[in-house]
Amino acid sequence: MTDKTENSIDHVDTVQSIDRRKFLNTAATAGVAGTFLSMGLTACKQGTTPAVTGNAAPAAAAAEAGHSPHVAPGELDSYYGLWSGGHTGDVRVLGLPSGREIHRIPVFNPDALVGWGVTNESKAVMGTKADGSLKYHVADTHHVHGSYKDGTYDGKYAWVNDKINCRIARMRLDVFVCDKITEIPNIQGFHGIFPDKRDPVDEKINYTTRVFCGSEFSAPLPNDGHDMEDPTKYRSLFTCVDSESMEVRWQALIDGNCDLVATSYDGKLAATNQYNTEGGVIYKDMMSAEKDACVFFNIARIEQAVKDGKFKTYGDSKVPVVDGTLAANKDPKTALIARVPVPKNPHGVNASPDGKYFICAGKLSPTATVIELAQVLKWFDGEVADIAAAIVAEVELGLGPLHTAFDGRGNAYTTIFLDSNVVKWNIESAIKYYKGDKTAKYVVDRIDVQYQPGHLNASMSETKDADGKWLAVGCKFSKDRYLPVGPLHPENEQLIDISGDKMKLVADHPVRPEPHDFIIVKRDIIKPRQVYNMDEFPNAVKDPAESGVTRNGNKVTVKITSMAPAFQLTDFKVKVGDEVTIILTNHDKVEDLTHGFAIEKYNINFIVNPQETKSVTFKAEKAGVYWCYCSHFCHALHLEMRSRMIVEK
Ligand code: RUQ
Ligand code: CUA
Ligand code: CA
Repeated sequence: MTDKTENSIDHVDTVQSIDRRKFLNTAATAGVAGTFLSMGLTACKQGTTPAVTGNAAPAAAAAEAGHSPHVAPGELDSYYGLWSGGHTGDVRVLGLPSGREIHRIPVFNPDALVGWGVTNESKAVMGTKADGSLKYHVADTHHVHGSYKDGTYDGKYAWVNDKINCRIARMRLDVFVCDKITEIPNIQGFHGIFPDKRDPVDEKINYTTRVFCGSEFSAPLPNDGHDMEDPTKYRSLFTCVDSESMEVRWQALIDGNCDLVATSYDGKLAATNQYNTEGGVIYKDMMSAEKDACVFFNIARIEQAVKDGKFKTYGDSKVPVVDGTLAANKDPKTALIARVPVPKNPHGVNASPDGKYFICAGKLSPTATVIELAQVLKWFDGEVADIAAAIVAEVELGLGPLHTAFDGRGNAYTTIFLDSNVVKWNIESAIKYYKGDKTAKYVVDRIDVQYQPGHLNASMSETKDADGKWLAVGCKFSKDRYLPVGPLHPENEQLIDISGDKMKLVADHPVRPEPHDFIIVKRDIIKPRQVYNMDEFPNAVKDPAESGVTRNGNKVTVKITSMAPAFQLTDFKVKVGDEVTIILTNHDKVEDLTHGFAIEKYNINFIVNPQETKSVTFKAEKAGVYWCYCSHFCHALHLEMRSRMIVEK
């Protein structure tokens, strides 16, 4: 195994020259794993991905055969897409099926349009150092998920993770604004998130109250300088965050790592796939075992343990940490966790919309494992001796299976990274096949995508209302699909019509790297407001007559209002050395009447939407006249909409 991966470049040439499907059927797991790694290294360079066959026809031609993604000018899309922005640390809002980008929600990184990271209000959400500067400037968002009620989206919140600085952010979907960010203690490499869908104990709580978080990287616990040279002492934690307060409720110490997360429809179980049960610190060690796992968490038992005081805390963190290690959880009847064996380095874990199964894809094994949740619960009740009994299918899908989506008609759609395709397969047929009925054909259809898909998601796929209309696929490489723009290529998002028996590729969209994951939500679920209520802002300047300058030592507060096409305070005076706070309330009530406020040479720009209030604080360092102008087009006299900051010596 080890030798093969070291010779990866030669190896990939050999592999690409043979029929991939045959290879799939005959390859030893070791061969599959080796191929995956070499593809990772060479996919871009080689430009010879063997996927350009069959359905790789131009999108226009393919569109004729499927539903059209074309939404005419003036017409509205039927779905909202919430896309993670990747390195840009934001969340993109798309209309689907058109793929039109409607909005970006700034989250972890500063944003020059809305003044995210500039205004005091956004800085308070993002987190600052003692001197008031932002604590972090970079982020890596992967996974966006929405809040639930009765097993479907309720349109209230969405959450997104930041892998770099271990933060989870919440966005309000009434105004599409991030309102809370929590940094999770004791972890690194925070990757998967998933909201729960109901409470495991209280029947009345049929909506989201927790968000579960998986961290990929193990580290010393606490990470304070001890055990640094001994990776066997590194630990991983699974985290539960309260969906309202956004405080960390508890963590569970586990063996191996976490990755992506899924939750059951009955609220009783959450799970994470584990690709590093080995506890390796280099990739060879992380892929040395034939089996890794999917770890299930018994939420009610964990929370009871916390209530009973059966927890520890680590370092400066006050968060209760329960013991979810294998050694401490041998008796199923009291166990907090159950570990289901899954082939080599699984990547995704996804809950089927009928509430019955979690599907874990192998990545380095060509298989997907179907785990029956009823059996996992029986194991916790001591009714099933071997947890492996929960595995009701383990079927081959292709080389490098990653993530799975659903159509609500019993079919699953899994991205096959190496083969560059999406496979549609029937879950019940897979179960029959695995039970021994070799006539059961579980693969229903397969479609090539361009190229190397990671995440995919279907419309309403992660809810009990999965409607099987559209499937979006996030392809990691666009290669030749777009005009070249220098060395950095966009990624390629493709839209597939899944309403019929056959999948039909209908559109391509270039996308700035790299979105990873997304959800597709029926448009009537989300009910946005276009105008704020002034009372929502405690510092609002409610009456233009209140505008003016007040001084307290060298701290100066400047209250300003806006109403097109003028600011109320057409000039204001401060002194060099003052700490100036400008509070601006927009008195316009008309939808879409947004103003901007930019101060020349002071590095300040932000917008105020109708009835919104924002503030900025800065030091007046330079004497002189500095124009403040409206930076957002609002009126025929937009250019004339200005004020002057006069900084006296
Ligand atoms: S993970 S594909 Cu966050 Cu699959 Cu990126
Ligand atoms: Cu106000 Cu432009
Ligand atoms: Ca592994």
